[in-house]
Amino acid sequence: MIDLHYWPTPNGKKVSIFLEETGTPYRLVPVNIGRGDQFKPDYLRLNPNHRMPAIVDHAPADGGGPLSVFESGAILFYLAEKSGKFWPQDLRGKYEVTHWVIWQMANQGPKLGEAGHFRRLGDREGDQSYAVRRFTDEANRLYGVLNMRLRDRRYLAGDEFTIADIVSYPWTVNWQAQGQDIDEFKHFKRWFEEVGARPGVQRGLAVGADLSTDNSKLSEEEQARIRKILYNQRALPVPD
Ligand SMILES: N[C@@H](CCC(=O)N[C@@H](CS)C(=O)NCC(=O)O)C(=O)O
Repeated sequence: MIDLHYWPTPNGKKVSIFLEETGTPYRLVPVNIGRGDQFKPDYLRLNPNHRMPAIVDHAPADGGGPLSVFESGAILFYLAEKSGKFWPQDLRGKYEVTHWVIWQMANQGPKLGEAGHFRRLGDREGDQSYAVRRFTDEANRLYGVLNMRLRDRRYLAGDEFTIADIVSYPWTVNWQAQGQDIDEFKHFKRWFEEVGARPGVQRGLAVGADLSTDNSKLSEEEQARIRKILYNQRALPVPD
């Protein structure tokens, strides 16, 4: 059995989509990041970077004790390798998928995350116009990379749906909040609609829907408390 330490955000949904697509049994362990669960000592043992998701596999392939994995890209590699699904293992096919997964982790996730962050922030911390422009442009560039890639192939790594698609899709669901218009990217849009229509993707996206709250509906005091946890982080003290 796999424990999925999870909160319903794009990085968490990469893993829930994989598990739902493959029908892998799992147990959901909520990590309420707005309450600070990511800083609890037990969770830091799974993910020293105090971010979710993380998994614990209680039946790893080597027959040893429980094995934990953090970083959504590493989790997808682990689960795909274990299940033999969504990651071809011939030399060329393997690296077609690998570089797109790393591309997502190093480019699409961080830049779209910052685009959303600065666009949501407004002028609460002073004039953010440069940051908003910078990350909205970067988001646009990255949608362009996906669009170009998808102009002559069905999925990111070729004819087959793989973890390259699973890792990239959840970050595109909120394209409007990232200041984009997907009608600008017709090849991307075709892929976006096709991937979004898969029942496993839809089930994965819906996981934990009951956990999430619309922060804009919370009191100003509650919103400020959550912002303090999420936006003002510095190095954690090292225990003696
Ligand atoms: N590169 C990490 C990023 C994980 C990440 O940033 N998770 C966010 C939610 S999407 C989080 O846990 N945020 C909590 C915080 O900022 O304290 C991964 O892909 O697993």
